[in-house]
Amino acid sequence: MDYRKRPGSLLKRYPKNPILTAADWPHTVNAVFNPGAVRLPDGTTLLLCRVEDQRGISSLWVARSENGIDAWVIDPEPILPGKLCPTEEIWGAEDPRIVWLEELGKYAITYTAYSPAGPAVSLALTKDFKKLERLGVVVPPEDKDAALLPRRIHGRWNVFHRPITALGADIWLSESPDLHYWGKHQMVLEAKRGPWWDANKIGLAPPLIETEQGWLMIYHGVRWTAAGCIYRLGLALFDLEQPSRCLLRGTEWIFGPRESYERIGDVSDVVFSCGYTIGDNGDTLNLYYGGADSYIALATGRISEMLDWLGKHRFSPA
Ligand code: BMA
Repeated sequence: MDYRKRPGSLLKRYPKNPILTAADWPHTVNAVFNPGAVRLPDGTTLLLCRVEDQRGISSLWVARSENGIDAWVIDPEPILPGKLCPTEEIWGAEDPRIVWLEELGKYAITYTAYSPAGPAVSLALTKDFKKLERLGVVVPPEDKDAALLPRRIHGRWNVFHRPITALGADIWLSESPDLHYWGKHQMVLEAKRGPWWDANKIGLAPPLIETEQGWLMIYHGVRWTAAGCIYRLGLALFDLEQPSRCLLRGTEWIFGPRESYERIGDVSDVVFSCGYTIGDNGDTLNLYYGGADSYIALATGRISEMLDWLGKHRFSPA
């Protein structure tokens, strides 16, 4: 009997996980993980995969599949950092999140630009995942785990991100009139303290999901233990018109490392998601995630069930 298996999970793993690994790459690489994801207008699933080479430097590669599960076609070159690598990502590009900006007719890619100054959040726009328009660093080091909201709210763009401050690693929101100048920074979700699954360090997982009840956020929480860290996923809900306002936060995590491809790898006990696609019914969530900083895996759930769960498992501070 597998004592770790429990019923009733909100996210069901694809039985043939992992769906992409280093062995799928056309040349030798160390690990393939933490992809951004988007469904293109023709129905193709595009993953922007973080590929770590054997120097330790990550770059972002496009992989496409008709069914979002297998038969991936991988571009011959990375899209980022690319040949003309700016100094702020001299140590690579990591953990991309992709959002379609209807107003601009472009995809926004927020990613971690890594350099000796530390990890920073950078923004690039693209229409076709071939050519990029780099807008550069959005928020300076040390900051990561960022995604835009897909549309302006009261005239402003919004970006969720995770700076390291004197308080710790919490989720913040910043606003911009033009995607270049960012301000009105405010903390919107605080890491807990003590033994909680989401104590000390939290961060956005994939971009937020717009629902009638609010912006549904999947976030990661890091539990520190004597044996190392455990990266898990939980849920929160933010106000549609005032996205700095957290309406609900789940008490428990909903998805954590269980299978060998999540428990054993370069960094053990990690599930880390940067992207999803939504099925034609508007409710099925295909969550792509990195397992143990080594593999790409897929789990599927329903947005409606997640909202329902959140209403029944709300955290209220003691
Ligand atoms: C975070 C990010 C992720 C990584 C995770 C676990 O800080 O750097 O890329 O998956 O740590 O190592």
